[in-house]
Amino acid sequence: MVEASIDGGASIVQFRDKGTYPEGERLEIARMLQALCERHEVPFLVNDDPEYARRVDADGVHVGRKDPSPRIARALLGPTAIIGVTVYGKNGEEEAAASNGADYVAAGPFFPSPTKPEEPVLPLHVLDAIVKRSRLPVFAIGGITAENAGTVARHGVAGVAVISAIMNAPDPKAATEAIRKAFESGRGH
Ligand code: TZP
Ligand code: MG
Repeated sequence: MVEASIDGGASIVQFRDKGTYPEGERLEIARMLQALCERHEVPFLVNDDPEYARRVDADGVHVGRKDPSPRIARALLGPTAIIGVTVYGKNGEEEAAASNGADYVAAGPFFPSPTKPEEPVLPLHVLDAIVKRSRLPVFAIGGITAENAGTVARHGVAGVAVISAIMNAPDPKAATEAIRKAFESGRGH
C-alpha cells in the first residue's frame, strides 16, 4: 500500500505508530518502510520519538506537544534530518518551531478526520493565520481528500498529509494521484 502511494506521487512517508504494535513487529515494519523509502528515494519519517527515528535510521521525525522538542530531535538526529512540528493555532508556535530547528510545521484538522474523530475541526481562517505567521512550510493534516486538497492549496500550504483517503481507498495509487492533482490545480490558482 505504501509503495502504491509512492507510485501515485506521495513525496514523503511517515510511519505513524501509536503503540498498537508489539515492539518486535514495530521494528520490523519500520525497517521495511525505511528500506522501501530508501529504494524509492522518498524521505521516511517516524512520529513522536526522535530516539526511535535514530534507531530505525529514519530521515526524520514529526513531534507534537507531548513529544520531545524539535531542539532535542535536532540534537539527536543531526543537521540533515527532517524535523516537523505540529502547531495548534496559537500565536508564536510557528516562530518557536522555526527557532528550535524545525523544517516544517503541520496543522489540522480543517476537515473531519476519520483517524481523529474526536478532534475539533479548525476553521480555515486559523490555517490562514498559521500560513501568514510561519516562515517554515505549512502542511495541512486531517480529513484531507481529493475533494478538499485544492482548497487548502489555495490557502497557501506547501502540502498535505493524508492517512484515510489513501489507506482506505480501494486503489491507493489512484487515490494519491487524485489528491496530488487536486492539490496542484488548487495551487495554480
Ligand atoms: N493530526 C491531525 S488529524 C490527523 C493527525 C495525525 C490524522 C489525519 O488522518 P486522516 O485519516 O487523513 O484524516
Ligand atoms: Mg506526536
